Amino acid sequence: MNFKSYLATLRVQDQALPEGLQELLLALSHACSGLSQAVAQGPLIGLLGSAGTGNVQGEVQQKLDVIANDTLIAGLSGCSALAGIASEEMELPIPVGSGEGSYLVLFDPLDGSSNIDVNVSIGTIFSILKKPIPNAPLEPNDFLQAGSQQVAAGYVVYGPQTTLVMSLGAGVDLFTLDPITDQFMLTKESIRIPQAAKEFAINMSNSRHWAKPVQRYIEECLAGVTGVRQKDFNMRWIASMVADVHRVLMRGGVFMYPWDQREPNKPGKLRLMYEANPMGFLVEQAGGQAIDGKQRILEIKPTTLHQRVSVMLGAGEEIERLRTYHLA
Ligand code: AHM
Ligand code: MG
Repeated sequence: MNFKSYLATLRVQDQALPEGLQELLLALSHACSGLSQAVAQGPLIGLLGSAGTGNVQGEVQQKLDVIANDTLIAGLSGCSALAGIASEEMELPIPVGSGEGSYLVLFDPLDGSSNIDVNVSIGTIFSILKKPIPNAPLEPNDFLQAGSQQVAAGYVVYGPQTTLVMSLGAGVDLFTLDPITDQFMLTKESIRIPQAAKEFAINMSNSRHWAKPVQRYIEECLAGVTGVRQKDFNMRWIASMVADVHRVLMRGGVFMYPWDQREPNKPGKLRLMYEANPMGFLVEQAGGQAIDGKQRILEIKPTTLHQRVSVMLGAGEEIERLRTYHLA
């Protein structure tokens, strides 16, 4: 089944999807399939390397960060149901049309920027919210809603295949882009994350800076079969959140980017609204958990668009253990 038919037939709590939301998700998928082609061409069309500019987070922008942002905005700007867009690459949200549509989109247009130039999987992460007051001009604060309010969330990984993973609050389904027909096809339904895990993903080079509960958890994993966990763990770290979380959704495990002492006033590296919230939504919909250490990520009430958060997500039993260690 192609993505358009899926959207037309999907029922969420016995309701068909509003046409405006279908139109919005279809436009988003088209923009991402266009981006997928650009990513695949890479150096052939001069896409690699730095753009020579910085974003609001003080990060150097790659050419593809800027192109991905522009492509998504152009692809969504004709959606009448959409009121506004917020992005990792823009300080402030922008209105779409009159700004009076029903939905808001937030995205990380190109996640895993450090992997662009080395031909490793990268992706686009998106979150969709309802605009609190439809038919009123767009206000920047309209975006500051807890992740539990998301209407839809998902990501596209540009890897060996281009894969779209999405949830509208009724489970998580996966679509594979057919590059011949340029259609996303449904290839996996109702993804589940096993409660137990033997694989973790964390940037180990930061271990000396982590808080004690995270150090304890990882030390116990590393102790393996003769340690308190009485089993061996495997480690993977791609350094693209989309690809690491995709692996967790496909075969289980945990992914962490915790707070660390290098910048103690920063809650974490990853951004709440367009990285942690959409991934947390997907993980919970697949039966896993997503916390900042103590609290469910989806319950955090945001105060600023680009705020950061400590992230631990994946297999329920492992995240419960991490929560216990943080509360001890
Ligand atoms: P980005 O959105 O600028 O690409 O940054 C987020 C990325 C995540 O995809 C990934 O988990 C993390 O940063 C990698 O960080 P590190 O450089 O510490 O490995
Ligand atoms: Mg990112």
